[in-house]
Amino acid sequence: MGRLRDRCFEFGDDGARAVVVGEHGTLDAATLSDAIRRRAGALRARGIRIGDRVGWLGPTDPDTIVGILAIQFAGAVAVPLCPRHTAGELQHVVDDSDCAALVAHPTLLDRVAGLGRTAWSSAELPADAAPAPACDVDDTDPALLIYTSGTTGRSKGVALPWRAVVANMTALGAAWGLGPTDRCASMLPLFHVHGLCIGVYAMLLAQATIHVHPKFDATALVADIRDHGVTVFLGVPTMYVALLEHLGRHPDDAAVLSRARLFTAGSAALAPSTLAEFEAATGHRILERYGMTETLITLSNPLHGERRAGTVGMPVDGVEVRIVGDDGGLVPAGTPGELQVRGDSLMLGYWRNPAATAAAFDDAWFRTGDVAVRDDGGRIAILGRSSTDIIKSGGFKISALEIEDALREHPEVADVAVLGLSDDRWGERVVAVIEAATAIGRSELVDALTRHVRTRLADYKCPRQWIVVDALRRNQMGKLEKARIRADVAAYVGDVDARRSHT
Ligand code: MLC
Ligand code: AMP
Repeated sequence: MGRLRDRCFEFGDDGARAVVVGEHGTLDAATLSDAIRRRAGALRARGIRIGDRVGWLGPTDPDTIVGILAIQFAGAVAVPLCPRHTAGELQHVVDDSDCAALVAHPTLLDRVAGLGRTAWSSAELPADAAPAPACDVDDTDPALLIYTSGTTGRSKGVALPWRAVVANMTALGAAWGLGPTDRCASMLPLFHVHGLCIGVYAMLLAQATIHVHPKFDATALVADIRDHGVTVFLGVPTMYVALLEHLGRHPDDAAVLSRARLFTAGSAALAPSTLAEFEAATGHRILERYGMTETLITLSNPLHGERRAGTVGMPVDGVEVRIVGDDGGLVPAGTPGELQVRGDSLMLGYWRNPAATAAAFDDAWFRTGDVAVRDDGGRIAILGRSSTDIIKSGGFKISALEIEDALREHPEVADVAVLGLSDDRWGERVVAVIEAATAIGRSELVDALTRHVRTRLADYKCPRQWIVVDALRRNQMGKLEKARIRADVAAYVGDVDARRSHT
């Protein structure tokens, strides 16, 4: 049996088959394969070696798909970068991963040019370079380094081996019945596992066609289904909220959406009301699944059979899960505990961070930090997270501590607690509770802090609600009591979702 990795660079016997459809044209299998090998050749000619990390900054478009696969074909580890990040955030990722070089979409070159690394525009890499030869990379070697927020320190690089990516995406593709007749609308960012691993690798492995769009757009999705026969849509719950709003304005489009084969949701909890409204409008019961950068996609509702609202289903092939109580023992069905995952789909570890890696595992079991419960039939429901310091907004993971650190740098801030409160659109929204250092007026303070955060952090991390208090709750040791502050604020703003307060 050949290496699993090789399957990501094989696009079937029919070279004329469309593989990637972008806004400006179509790549057939033969063209995609050639473009990847030639760009890999250009990277090798510029000194990229096996095992180097190479950053990629680009939108969701065919060039990014070619670019990431070319970095990998050259034997290097792809480090997808986030275009929403500020210079400081990009610098952290590039330094931590110790990138040998950075490649950017031509319009984004200035974003990577000042990061102290060799930087190229993707347009500079000659398309007629000699193709790189296949290289010797094992399935246990890293394919990707994806940066994700945690409860400590700055974002950490998750090293995902080829084995995990290919085994898990093949299993998921089989579970969802993905195949050559599928066409997937890909509107997710390609710097996270949802858009990249499912939206690209699972589709390529299934020999499906990927219709890529630079951003989520309900009208474009309708057109994709109507005009191009798109069959599959991958969304985060916020996108389904937006799709329902679109259907409110264009009710006739519901009949078009009905023609697709499969709508999936993940990266955050899908509200049962969204599931029900989407089903009522389109006849499609969204297939919700659960995953994590560190574990890839581990639980899924079934393609055939009951997709139960509020649950994320059963383990994907190759994955085992268990639910563990505070005492470290397994809990029975019906009792909440921490969800832990073992199997093919796991990361190798956090990049060059053995302490964080050791803390994340209990033997071979990865500790997700998510609180879950199993029913008698083995279906799992995610109840929330054990840490109040992780926020999920629109499917992006955000560290409250990172925002607090940025805000504490501002002289008007005596102290701050950042929280995630439940939100109909975003799942959770970022709320900052500020203890001001001076008697500055509220609107002046909020303006100053908004400007301050925006220069330091990605747009989606910026607090959407500011609450100014005289004094933040502290315990006898003077430490902020985040869970109690959150409960106070939730009561104050009428947040009915108390799931996240169980610390
Ligand atoms: C955009 N905005 C957000 C936001 N996204 N605010 C909070 N949270 C978010 N997620 C804000 C912008 O800052 C801006 O406000 C305004 O919304 C409009 O920006 P936009 O870029 O035009 O928004 P839009 O395209 O509508 O983005 C919404 C979205 C996007 C849902 C399409 O957030 C998105 O692509 N989310 C997907 C995240 C994802 O791929 N997660 C997968 C992680 S992997 P302002 O004020 O700045 O102008 C994972 C594992 C697994 O979780 O299981 O899948
Ligand atoms: P990330 O680190 O960005 O990969 O985000 C992973 C986290 O997203 C998980 O630990 C969960 O908290 C959350 N998540 C993913 N899918 C779901 C889902 N279907 N329901 C609830 N939470 C989810």
